Amino acid sequence: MIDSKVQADSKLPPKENFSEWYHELLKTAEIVDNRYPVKGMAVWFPFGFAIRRNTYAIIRELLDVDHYETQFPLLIPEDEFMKEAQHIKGFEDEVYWVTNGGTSPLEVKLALRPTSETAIYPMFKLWIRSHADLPLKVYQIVNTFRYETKHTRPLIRLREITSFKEAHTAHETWEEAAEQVEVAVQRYSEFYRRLAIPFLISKRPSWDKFPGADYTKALDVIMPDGRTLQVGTAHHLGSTFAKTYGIAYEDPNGEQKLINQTCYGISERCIAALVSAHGDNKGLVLPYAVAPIQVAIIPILLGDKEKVLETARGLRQKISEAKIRVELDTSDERPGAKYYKWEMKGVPLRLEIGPKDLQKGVVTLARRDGIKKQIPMDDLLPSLVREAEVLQESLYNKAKAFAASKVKEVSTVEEAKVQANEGVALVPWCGSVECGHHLEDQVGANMLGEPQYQEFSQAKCAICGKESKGRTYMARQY
Ligand code: A5A
Ligand code: ZN
Repeated sequence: MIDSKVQADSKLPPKENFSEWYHELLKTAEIVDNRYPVKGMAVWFPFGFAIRRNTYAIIRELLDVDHYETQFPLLIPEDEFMKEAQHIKGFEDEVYWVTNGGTSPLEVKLALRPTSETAIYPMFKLWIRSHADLPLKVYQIVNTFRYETKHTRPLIRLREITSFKEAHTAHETWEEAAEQVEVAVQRYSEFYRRLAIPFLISKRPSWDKFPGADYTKALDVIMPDGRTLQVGTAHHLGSTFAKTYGIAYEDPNGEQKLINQTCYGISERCIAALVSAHGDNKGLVLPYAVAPIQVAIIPILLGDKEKVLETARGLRQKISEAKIRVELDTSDERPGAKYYKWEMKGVPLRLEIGPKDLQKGVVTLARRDGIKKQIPMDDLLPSLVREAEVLQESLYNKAKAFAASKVKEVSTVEEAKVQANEGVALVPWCGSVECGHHLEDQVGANMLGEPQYQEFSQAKCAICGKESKGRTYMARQY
């Protein structure tokens, strides 16, 4: 059941005050309830959960083509967790430990997975024998736990990540694994396109790659306040974990070889990006594909009320039979209050039907982006499909225009400083680690890394002055 009650006492601050707007919207639109008494852990409202389910259905659809969904245990024995040195270094400060079973101390402590490499790879060792077992591609959607010390934020920086989608793949060669990283980036790109959310793709600098990885590619979304949010990462793991866990296969010549691996992940940050990219001063704005309610019908109960209601019920029936998620609002509220309520919930298409519409054989359709029009009753279903597509385009174009306005090419540290306060600076960078660290220090922003799949002209590194085609994105990161 979707609870459509909007808390009467709430007032949404303007989106310009992004942080206040975001927190209030999550509550008022009933996405997550942040009042759970453990920091960094929130409760999904049924309405928010429905958005999550629809959104993750897209990820599943994109991965199920050639991955198997699976599920591994939450708890990881200390000895397995502690095997991979680089990985431990990256995560040990963030791990929650289970030390007791009831009143007795455990012989082997158990880690709550912060991510599942160390749970999955000992099993990969058992599963993978020969080249015929490769490639192996699995994923799971689970909760993970990270004792984050930075400021926690609902959906963005959690201590319990409830919707951690992690994929893990095994391949014969390093090159095949590198290709898989590209596939992962493409699938994630398609995922965000379907949500009408623009993103940047970059290769993280070496000091910011995943612990244990050869390299990391990431997708970042520019939030309304100009800060970026990392909303997906794909890691080339090489044979680092294969060595540690002894994961080998027999090649066609009978030789034992280490596998090459990748992993890639997405969390409920995708919902944070969705809410933030499209929402406005009236509330949520949801793409049609993920909206728990795609169409809301508001009967205008004037004149022959019975006739209006009967027609509205007929419309609901017809729309629902077309497998569209529809709600007929017959509550006692005034039409204005109902509009407000369904706008807050981000319903993409609203249909209003009153006595005048009946006479003319039309319904009034209001799109969540503000466009209103009359459509003939007998053209209703095709019109809904068409308007949903137009709305999708309009959301995407608006979001792209915003994102484009937030990225600027600069040439000096001074310019980068100014731009990183507004959004993302594209800065000339020779690629050296030393210049990278200087850039971060002097600009006072994070380096997202080299933009991928783009060519640039020669320019002078903003630190050392050396000419190269290298660039890096720099921004204040969430
Ligand atoms: N095993 C790999 C996939 C992994 O753990 N990668 S990761 O550490 O980069 O996490 C994957 C994604 O989860 C990140 O790109 C980020 O979008 C999200 N994420 C990481 N920490 C998070 C947190 N504390 N709260 C919410 N999302 C988080
Ligand atoms: Zn340099």
